[in-house]
Amino acid sequence: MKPLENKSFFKKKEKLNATLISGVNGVGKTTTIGKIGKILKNNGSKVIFAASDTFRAAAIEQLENWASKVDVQIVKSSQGADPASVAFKAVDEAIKNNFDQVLIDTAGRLQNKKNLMEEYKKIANVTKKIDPNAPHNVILVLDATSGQNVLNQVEEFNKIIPITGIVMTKLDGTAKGGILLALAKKYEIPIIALGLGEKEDDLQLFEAEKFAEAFTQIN
Ligand SMILES: Nc1nc2c(ncn2[C@@H]2O[C@H](COP(=O)(O)OP(=O)(O)O)[C@@H](O)[C@H]2O)c(=O)[nH]1
Ligand SMILES: [Mg+2]
Repeated sequence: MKPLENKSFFKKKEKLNATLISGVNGVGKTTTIGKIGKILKNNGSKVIFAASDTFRAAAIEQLENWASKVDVQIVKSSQGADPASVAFKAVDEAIKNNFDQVLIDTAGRLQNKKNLMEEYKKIANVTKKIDPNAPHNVILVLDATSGQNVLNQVEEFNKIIPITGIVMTKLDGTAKGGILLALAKKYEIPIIALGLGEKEDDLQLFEAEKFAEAFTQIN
């Protein structure tokens, strides 16, 4: 799994870097954005969040709380607003005011797969209007407690927009994330980080050796 380490994701970039955070409901997207935001900020980057999960008011509020907790900017709209327009505003604001990193939160509800696909494509396409290389990263968040389901999620999301990185959350419980081995073999998508709890510092940059040690540990 060593070739899938990707610590460069967290390094300060020369140019604007927009990251779309995808994944199904409840896997930890919003929480992961908060944690990533903190690391990027500590690395000297100017960070802005885009509250493109406009499906529920609570989702916008949750991201706002993270933005104030880790002290970064946020672009938001009201509940029910077009997720793509929020993403567009955030990337636009980033270009105008020299932000380094845009992290775009998304809803990820799978009840209506067709809508979800359209929504993701639209978000990606509007950011391209500002920067043709955007979104520079598409990170899929996976819940370690989802088991084999994870394979399906990678397959489906990868079809919409190719995934450039994976974050696996909830490795602080009994799940050890063995499914990452199968994923590594099948897709060779870089693994960015691991979620080890609900707090702001509970994100560990992925290191294959550390992961292997934790994985084989008997407790
Ligand atoms: N134990 C644990 N809980 C997590 C982790 N990441 C997120 N959560 C929790 O999972 C729940 C759903 O997270 P949220 O970020 O709202 O998921 P989203 O729907 O994908 O945005 C929340 O209660 C989070 O606190 C993690 O790494 N470990
Ligand atoms: Mg969320």
